[in-house]
Amino acid sequence: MDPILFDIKNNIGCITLNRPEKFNAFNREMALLFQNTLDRCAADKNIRCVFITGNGKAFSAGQDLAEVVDPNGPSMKQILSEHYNPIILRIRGLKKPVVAAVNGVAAGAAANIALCCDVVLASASASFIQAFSKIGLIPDSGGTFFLPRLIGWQKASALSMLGEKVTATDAEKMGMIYKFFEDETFMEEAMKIASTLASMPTQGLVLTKEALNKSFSNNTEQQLNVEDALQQQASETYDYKEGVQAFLEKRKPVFKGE
Ligand code: LHQ
Repeated sequence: MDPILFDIKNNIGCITLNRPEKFNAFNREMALLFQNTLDRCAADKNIRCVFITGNGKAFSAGQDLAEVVDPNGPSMKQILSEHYNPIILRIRGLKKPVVAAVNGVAAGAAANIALCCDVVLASASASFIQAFSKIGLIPDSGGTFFLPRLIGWQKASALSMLGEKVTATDAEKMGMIYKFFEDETFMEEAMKIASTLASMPTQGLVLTKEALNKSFSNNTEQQLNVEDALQQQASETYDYKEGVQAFLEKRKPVFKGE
């Protein structure tokens, strides 16, 4: 069975983590295929939004723990530098909006893969667990970077140490995720958001993502300069001209993602 499923619908590249009997836990094969699939999304001009979800009950239980005790398995060094770090860097660098549709539990590295996405959605019964501390590890896959920025230092610190399960409703309240939806309508609502993103001015969204990425290390003046430079680029796109023209002509804009 392919550990990653991929299809393209209405300009959305849908990536499904697919080891349902293992709660979609990541092994080397799955991590490398996930990276290839993200590269495929980056290269395909028809894809204007990437959608990541899990097959079955879980989003993903993080690292496959059977693999870490396999003498022929990858080393700790390889797991971080060849599996998770390239995944996080690809998602943050991907020049398209990335939606995480967290359909069930997201634990360990998988929680942090979800949390680094541009729009994080969850079903009501989903949950997020910084499971690392329970096995003597530290949060990886960007956990120590994104979590304090999303929910503040204290909650990030306590959740990282206690490894407690955060429900989707609490995750929404504390700003860890954008929204949760009832299980029955979750996929439909998540897809609606992805479809909206896929029909918007893609270049503007990509430049927004770039500005937000840069805001993490800039002071106010540097960030104003980043906005200045990126806004110039946004104003040179087809979609900006179409957006303004459509407003003035009182019609719906037709964006091309260019
Ligand atoms: C699993 C897993 C799993 C294999 C469920 N592996 N089979 C980086 C560097 C190097 C090393 C380590 O890791 C990392 C990054 C990380 O991601 S560290 C964190 C690794 N993940 C965890 O510690 C989570 C472990 N899993 C759990 O705590 C629970 O399974 C959760 C809370 C996710 C779900 O609990 P339940 O709903 O009670 O389900 P379950 O425990 O019964 O799991 C269902 C099946 O999935 C079960 O298989 P089985 O054949 O017994 O039915 C589990 O063995 C399997 N599974 N997680 N990570």
